[in-house]
Amino acid sequence: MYAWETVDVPSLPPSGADVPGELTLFDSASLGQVAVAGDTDTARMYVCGITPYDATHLGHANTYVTFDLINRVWRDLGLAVDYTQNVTDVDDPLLERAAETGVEWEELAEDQTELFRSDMQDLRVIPPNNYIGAVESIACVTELIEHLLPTGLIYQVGDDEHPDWYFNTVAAPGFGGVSHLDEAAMIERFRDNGGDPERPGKRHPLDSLVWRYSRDGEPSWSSPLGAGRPGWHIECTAIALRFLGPNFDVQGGGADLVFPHHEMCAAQAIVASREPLAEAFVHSGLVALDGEKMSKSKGNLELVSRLRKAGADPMAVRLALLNNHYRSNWEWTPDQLERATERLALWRSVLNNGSALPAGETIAAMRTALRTDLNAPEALAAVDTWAAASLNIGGDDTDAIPELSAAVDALLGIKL
Ligand code: 5CA
Ligand code: ZN
Repeated sequence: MYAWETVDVPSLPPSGADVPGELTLFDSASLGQVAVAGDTDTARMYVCGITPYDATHLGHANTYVTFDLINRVWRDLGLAVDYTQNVTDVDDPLLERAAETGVEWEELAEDQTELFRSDMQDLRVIPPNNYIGAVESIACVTELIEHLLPTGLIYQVGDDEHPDWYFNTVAAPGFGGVSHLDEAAMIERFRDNGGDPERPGKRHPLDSLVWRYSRDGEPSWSSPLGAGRPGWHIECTAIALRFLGPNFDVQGGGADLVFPHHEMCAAQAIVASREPLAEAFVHSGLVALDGEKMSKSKGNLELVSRLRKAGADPMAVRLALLNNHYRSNWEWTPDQLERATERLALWRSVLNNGSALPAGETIAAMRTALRTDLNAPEALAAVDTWAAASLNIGGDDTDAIPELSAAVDALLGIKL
C-alpha cells in the first residue's frame, strides 16, 4: 500500500573525527550496546506497524519517532536506508473493534491507516519505502508457511471444524533469546497478548497460530492451506523476509512486542532461512497515561490528531516525545507539551535574530548524543545551551542560524 509523502532531509557537512563514526543501540537479544549497520552501505530496518484502530496515540507516535531518529542518524552517516513497516489490517482486535462499533472492518482499517499517515506526515516521520498491509500479503504468508512445512514444525490441530495451522515455536534454534523470559512468564504474556496457550491439540502451549481456518462471519481467503487468514506473528515474519531478506540490521517496535511478537517472529525466521531475523532487536519504551500503559484496549489514550485539533504545533508534540530517552517508560502529561512549545518558541526566536554563536560544537554534540544509543534528550539539551548562550551573549555568526536549523531538521526531524 502507499505510505505518506516523503520528507525533505537536508544533508549536513561531514562530521569531524571527534564524533563516533557509527550508531550504537541497545539490543534486547544480546542485552548490550551493539553497532548497527556499521559495515554496510544500506541499512535495513523493519518496524512493526499499527493495527489500525485508535491511531495514532502518543505511544505509537513515540515508537515511530524513535525509529525515525535511527533512520536519520543512518542517513547522516551516509547510509541508504531500506525501511519496511507493516499494517496489521486484518487481525482479531481490529475485527472485534469493527464489530463493537458496527463499522465494516475494511473501512475501519482504511480510515485509521489514513489518519496514521497524516499524523506521521505532521510529525515529519520519514516514510518507509515499503509500507505493506497484511491483507495484500496473504500469498506471501501462505508461501512462507508452505516453505516451512517440510521442517515438520508446522502442523494442524486435530479440530474437525477449525483445523488451524500452528508453528512449533519452542523447537526453533535459540528460542527465548530475544526476551530471555522463563517458560512460565512466556505463557502468561502469551495469554495476555493474543496467544492461546490452552488450545487443545497443540504440541506446546507456546506454539503460535500461523493460519486460522475461516469462521462464520470472519473474513477469509482461499489458499492451499484451506480458506482462512494469517496469524499475527507470521505476518511480520513473511513481510520482513520478503522485503528485507534475513539478518537485516534492526527489528523494531515498542517494548510490548519483545514477547511474544518478536520472539515468535525470530523463531519462525531462523527456521525459514537458517539465519537470524535481525542483527539487533531494538525496543522503544512504553508511554503511559493516568498511571497505565497507553493502550487501545484500556482506552487511556491521547491522540496526535486530538492535540493537533486543540492547536498544538506538531513540532512541539515531536519535541515533547524526544525529550524522553527512547528506552525509558514514561507518562504523558499535558505540561510536557507546554514545555516543548516554549522550547520551540525559544529556539525559533534565536533563529529570528539573524546571527548567533557558532553552531559547530553544538552540532557535533547532537551527533555524538544521537549516535550513542539515541540520546535525544542530550541532543536537545545541546541545542538549549547554544540557544540560551546566543540569546544572552549575542554572537555574530550568521552561518550558525542555517547550519543549526539544518541540523535540527536533519537529525531531530524538527522544522524550525
Ligand atoms: N500491529 C502490531 C505490530 S505488528 C501492533 O502492535 N500494533 S499496535 O497498533 O498495537 O502498535 C503499533 C506500534 O506502537 C507497535 O510497535 C507497538 O509496540 C507500539 N506501541 C503500542 N502502544 C505503545 C505505548 N503505549 N508506548 C509505546 N509504544 C507503543
Ligand atoms: Zn509486527
